[in-house]
Amino acid sequence: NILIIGATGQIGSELTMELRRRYGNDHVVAGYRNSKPSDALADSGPLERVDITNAQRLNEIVKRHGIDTIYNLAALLSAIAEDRPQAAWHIGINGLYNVLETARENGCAVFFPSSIGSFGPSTPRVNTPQETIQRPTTMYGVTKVTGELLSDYYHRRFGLDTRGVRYPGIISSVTLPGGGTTDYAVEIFYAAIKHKKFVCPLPRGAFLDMMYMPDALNCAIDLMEADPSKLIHRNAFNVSAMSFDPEILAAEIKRHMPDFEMTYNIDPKKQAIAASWPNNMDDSAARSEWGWKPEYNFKEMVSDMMEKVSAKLAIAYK
Ligand code: VAH
Repeated sequence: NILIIGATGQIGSELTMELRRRYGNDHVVAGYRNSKPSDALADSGPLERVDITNAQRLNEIVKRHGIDTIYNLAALLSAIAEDRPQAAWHIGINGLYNVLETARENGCAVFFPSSIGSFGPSTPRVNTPQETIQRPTTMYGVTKVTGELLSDYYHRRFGLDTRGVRYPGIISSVTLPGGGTTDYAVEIFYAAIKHKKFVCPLPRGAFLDMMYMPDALNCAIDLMEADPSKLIHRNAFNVSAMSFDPEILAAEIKRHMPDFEMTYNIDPKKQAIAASWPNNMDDSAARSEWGWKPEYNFKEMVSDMMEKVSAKLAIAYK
């Protein structure tokens, strides 16, 4: 059975539904902390209140449900983590430590999502290698590098089956992001459909890796299902599907909606975080070791987002 921690988060809420579709509702336990789960989540399978910083409770839940795989999607995203660095460390690392210890005692495999945020200003920005310098300047990045090292240690030292990917910004029409630096790439679609205009917090030239949510879900599940004997790396694989800056995204939206206008009102905090991250990662290791291949490219993502967000808001744009 599978436990998802952070099942009401941006990735967690859609990953839970996808795992239930693939493995059966009763085999996927949705672990959430504060936010009330959606009806879809609550009505489709088992729920548990999980405080990742409570090791004893985590152990009890893993034993009660016969968990053999833990997807740990509990984290504060980059921008909000800069406002609350102590909480970001507590959830991100003390929480991960509890997950790894619980997994070690119960023989569970662990999925840990790292991020482009695990890189810093001294990391090569273009075609960022799988193995390269990682000196992030944000607390979010510190928790992600630490998490990668801790997860690899548990694999090497205790034989734990830990695996992870360095996610780029994730774009979805289903869930809204919360407190990330890449959130603009989701917010722009809602603003375009509702108001035909968007005020962008990141500047022209802020290139960031991005990925459409359906690819992000396949990515996590395909990695966890991969043949372990083929894995040279573990925590964590560079994975990406596209890289663009606000200018390129706005121009592509304009192709669908000619009267769409974007202006800028730079958020210095988000600008500084984005500037410390690479432009695009080399994800050849993931492609060769476990067959990673995104299905959505930039134009397909934009077109699908325009359609899905327009339908969701019941506002036509064509
Ligand atoms: C954030 N969306 O912006 C997350 C992610 C790569 C970006 O880590 O913090």
